[in-house]
Amino acid sequence: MTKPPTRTTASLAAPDLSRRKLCAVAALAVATGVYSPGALAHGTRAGDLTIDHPYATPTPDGARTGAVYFRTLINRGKAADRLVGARTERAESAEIHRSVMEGDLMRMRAVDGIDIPPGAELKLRHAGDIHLMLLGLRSPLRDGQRFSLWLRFERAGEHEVTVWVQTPRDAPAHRH
Ligand SMILES: [Cu+2]
Repeated sequence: MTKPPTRTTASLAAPDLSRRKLCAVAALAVATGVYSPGALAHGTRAGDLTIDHPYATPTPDGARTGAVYFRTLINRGKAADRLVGARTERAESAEIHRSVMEGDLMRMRAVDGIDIPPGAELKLRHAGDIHLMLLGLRSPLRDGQRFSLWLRFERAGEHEVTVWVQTPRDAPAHRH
């Protein structure tokens, strides 16, 4: 298991603390059976937002794109926020994509953001219609890897999360 790079800036000290707290909550959820055994979870707090279990599906050798999903994006605040961008060292760029039906064809469209209304619990999983697309992948995403991703929110600002590369039990990976 690769440890994500340690950041030492003062501004990140606090979120780190809450991350540890969140992991404890997740561990408790596992213990109480909210999550199925073995389905370990992780997450990050960013102000009023909780970024719950960012994950990516493994990619074949030579693939130029990858997709990142989230179990949930939760807004416990009273103000709306919006995910407006992402970046990672694993890829040249990242876009927010939405799948839309065009006649009989499913196509991806880049969108400029995802609204997260107050009280929202958005499920952005691999079976859904929204994902973060990694473009210009620098190396294949391998099962079991962890990598850093920076998410940019209109209100909460920029936050680092750790993406887990894993094969979903229930569905095939995203295809472009
Ligand atoms: Cu896509």
